[in-house]
Amino acid sequence: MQQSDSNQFNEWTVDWRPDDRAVERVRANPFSEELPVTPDHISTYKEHGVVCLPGAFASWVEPLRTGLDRILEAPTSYAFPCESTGANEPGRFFDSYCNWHRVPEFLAFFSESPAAALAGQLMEASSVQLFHEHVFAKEPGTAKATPWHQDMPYYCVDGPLTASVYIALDDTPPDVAVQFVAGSHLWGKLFFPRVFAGGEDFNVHDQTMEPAPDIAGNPDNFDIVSWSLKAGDCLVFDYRTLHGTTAGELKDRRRAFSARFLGDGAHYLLRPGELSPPLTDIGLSSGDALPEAWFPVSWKAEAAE
Ligand SMILES: O=C(O)CCC(=O)C(=O)O
Repeated sequence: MQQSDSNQFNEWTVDWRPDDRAVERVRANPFSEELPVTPDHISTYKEHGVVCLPGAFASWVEPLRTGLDRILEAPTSYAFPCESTGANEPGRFFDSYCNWHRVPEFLAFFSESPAAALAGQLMEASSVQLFHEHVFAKEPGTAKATPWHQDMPYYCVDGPLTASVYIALDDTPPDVAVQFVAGSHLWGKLFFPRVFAGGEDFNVHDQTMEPAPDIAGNPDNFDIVSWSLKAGDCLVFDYRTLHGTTAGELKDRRRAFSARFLGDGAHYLLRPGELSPPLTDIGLSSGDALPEAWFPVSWKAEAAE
């Protein structure tokens, strides 16, 4: 996520912009097959800001692993690679994002999978735009927490309807899986983004934000929800829902693919400070709609046709 100074990879990116052909492929199929989303899923999503759909993307596990392997093999050939484990820390915590157009398996996922439809149904949106994808890999032996954070404060966007479709690519026990504070998306608060490598707050001069509560230190004070995940299970969560992990040591590899979507009312927002993706110089002003040439409409509700 936030780039650390400690690693040459974290200074690096290739062009994050999708080309026209990739965008067209995603736009061409706005009514893809849908998953069986129930009223219960929708109300849980609204109330808790997170919902689990076991097995929803089981058939996408192998292709998404292959795509992630491409990035792990040559991180600097991809956009925004980031290493968050220091030289003296065990294991590896790697992430990278904005590569969906560059990785064939990811492009196939956004063109053919029901991910955008799932996000649209849960958000009760009339249409869905693809913001980006984000991959995470924690290797065996890693004992590093993902700091508790919301995603929205990192982003150069704002809007009432948001959804990350987070797909486990390995079986993950609940003690090392991502956990969520149920209902925190409704608190009406934004918390300073945090560096993944060290956990420290940044952009602390942003007057719209405050420090996150100490969830790791006082877990019993919060309504924390987590799941034992099988590869292919998915968690859909709002960009404002607080989430993070313990620093429990990983016995096995733990990879994940997160597809970020936006619903009606989404717009560009140039927050002060460092942004993620750092799209600060793309000719947009705060309040502008996100250009469909870069952020394709990926699903439309039948009624909105
Ligand atoms: O997998 C993780 O540890 C972090 C995931 C996350 O923060 C996200 O998808 O927004």
